[in-house]
Amino acid sequence: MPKEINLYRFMKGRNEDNQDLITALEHMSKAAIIISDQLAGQLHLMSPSAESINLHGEIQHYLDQFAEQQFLNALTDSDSCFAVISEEQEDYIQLSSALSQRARYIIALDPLDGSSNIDVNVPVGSIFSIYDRFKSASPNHPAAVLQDSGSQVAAGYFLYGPATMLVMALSDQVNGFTLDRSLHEFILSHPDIRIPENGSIYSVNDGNYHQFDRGTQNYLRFCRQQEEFYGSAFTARYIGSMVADIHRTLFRGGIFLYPATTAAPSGKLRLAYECRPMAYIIEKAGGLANSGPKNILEIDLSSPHQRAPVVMGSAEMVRTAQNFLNSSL
Ligand code: AHM
Ligand code: MG
Repeated sequence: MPKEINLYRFMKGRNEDNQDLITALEHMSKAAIIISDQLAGQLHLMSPSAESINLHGEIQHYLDQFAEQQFLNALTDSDSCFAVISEEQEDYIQLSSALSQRARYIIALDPLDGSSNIDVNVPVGSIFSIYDRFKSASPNHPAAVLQDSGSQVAAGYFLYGPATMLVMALSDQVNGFTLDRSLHEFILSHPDIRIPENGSIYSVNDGNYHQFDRGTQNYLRFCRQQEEFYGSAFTARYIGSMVADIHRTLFRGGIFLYPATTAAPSGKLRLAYECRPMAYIIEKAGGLANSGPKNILEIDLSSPHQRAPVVMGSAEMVRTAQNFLNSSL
């Protein structure tokens, strides 16, 4: 039987001269294993009483803070990370180890996305983008590094589902790793993931339908009327946990939308640690990711917690959706 390829071996094979990136990812994966263990063993603690309110005025679960702390500890220990922007903190966090001052990477992180569903035991995830600050003209200023997405060099998510997975886009390829709990290691399980060019699953919070603009409403009607006009129905799937919804979209094909609403005119999802990393993954896998008429990766980040409406998934479906959406621009 061929020897299994763990994350370290995989990274060594691809990025021999980039030990810092290997170290950062190794440390993040260790944090994810701790979070995965905690999630698996703590269902009795996942009640609403474990909640408080975060800086966005949203409900924060104690596991949000737990997950953030694991990543911050791991990244501080790694000495490979200069700063972090996290969903749970107002401003950039400068890491404090002596070597961090010279470290190359800035990480945008949603430590535990989808946590508002955690009490009903649905899959949740951690989302991240990795930026090389030395690709920017102002490497000492995290806000400047993240302003345009050109210095993003990798992105990924950990999905805490029945199995824990890491899906990571790096060097023009997307690869999936599954946690082997007996080894405490992520093993390459889904090499070179390609999103299907077309699909028939659409994923959106349909309860917001009457708050969407006309173009989005027209596109959703087109999705609902597939059987009537084209003979074969689409399927609607929405978990409400972005990592799980994107993961299905990536593997099965389909389209994921979180449009602007009248209540949230910029949409709900955050550009730095939700939209951009997922867009980076989807695009490296051969799909498309838009926000309004633009590619998500072309949108500048003017504030760390900026939001953006998103449409992403199989290229053919996104192109069709975009034709409907453009009609209301
Ligand atoms: P969170 O970062 O507070 O967990 O919110 C993000 C989540 C995403 O995982 C998901 O796609 C979206 O919120 C669902 O929002 P809604 O319940 O409005 O459909
Ligand atoms: Mg989130």
